[in-house]
Amino acid sequence: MSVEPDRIKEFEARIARGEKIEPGDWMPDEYRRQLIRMISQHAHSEVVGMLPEGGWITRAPSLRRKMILLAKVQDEAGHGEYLYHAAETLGATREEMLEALLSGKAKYSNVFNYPTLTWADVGVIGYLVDFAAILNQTMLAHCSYGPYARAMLRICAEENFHKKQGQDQVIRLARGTPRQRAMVQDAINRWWWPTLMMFGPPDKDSPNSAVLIRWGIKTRTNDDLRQSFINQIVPELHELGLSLPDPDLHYDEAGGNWIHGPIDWEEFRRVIHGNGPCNKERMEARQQAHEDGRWVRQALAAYAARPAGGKP
Ligand code: FAQ
Repeated sequence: MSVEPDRIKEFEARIARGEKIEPGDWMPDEYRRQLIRMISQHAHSEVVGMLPEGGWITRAPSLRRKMILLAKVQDEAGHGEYLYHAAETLGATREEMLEALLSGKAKYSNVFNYPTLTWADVGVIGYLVDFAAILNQTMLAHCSYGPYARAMLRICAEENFHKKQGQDQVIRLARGTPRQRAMVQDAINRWWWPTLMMFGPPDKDSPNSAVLIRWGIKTRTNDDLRQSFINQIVPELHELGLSLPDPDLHYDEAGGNWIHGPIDWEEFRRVIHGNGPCNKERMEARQQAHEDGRWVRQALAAYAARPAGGKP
């Protein structure tokens, strides 16, 4: 393998100066590979992430909630679009990325492989899952690769609205009838652990973090972001009289952190390797959507290939 120490030195100096790396710039192959891996998985997560909540659009409890949910799910499609474009600037093609998703080769966020059993799940996804996504993405908005950082700025603005609408629903349900309260508590109990897993494995088991941090793609570790999430969300949920399904959760005065109990990393591994409660259903839905859209892609390809000035 040819090593180009001077180029790497200059590349790292640019990152250290806070410059953005842009698509035409020289970059190490490993930087490109890591970004394609991460951005494409992120894009897949946005697109698969439309499914758990999308099923509730026709069952929303009011016209206002239906409009909000429609807008949110549509935003996630747009986020997938920005992110696929960002990955394309690195040389990945849309076809390759979609093939990797649809064949089950590519990963996407663990959290979207769980069922949405009641309407309260929609509120809890907005409040917890979107908040977790925001913390991670606010970090990525400062990442060293220009197109990814800029996509994150736009996405975070929309995710903030997603979180607020989720928080609003959780507050409403927590202050509602005993049945509504029980429903939202049950949803929190089911989504809590998958949301903590979203930040990725513990730092000691995170093979990609070191290189991502070295090249300014990630600037905080998985555990660090997970801790920030817990510290912010636990007091908010307690304030609403809601509890977390973790008997070991406690506040450490000395460190100023809420300390969580053990996370079931075996469950995480099962889910990200295709064996979670809804992986099969999610993949089938995406494969069906891809088939349903085939005629649109063919029509667009025929239009693009028409002779100059000719009719499609
Ligand atoms: N799920 O070495 P690390 C959203 C994999 S968007 C599945 O620590 P890294 C919006 C990882 O890929 C949510 N797999 O990895 C929304 C790696 O496997 P690989 C998605 C996971 O990259 C809200 C292996 O484990 N956000 O929610 C997960 O340093 C509501 C070892 O892990 C992003 O993708 C996981 N949670 O850190 C939409 C943000 N965690 O690839 C709809 C961008 C780890 O080597 C509704 N990504 N793995 O085979 C990232 O920030 C990072 O990639 C992490 C993982 C933090 C996810």
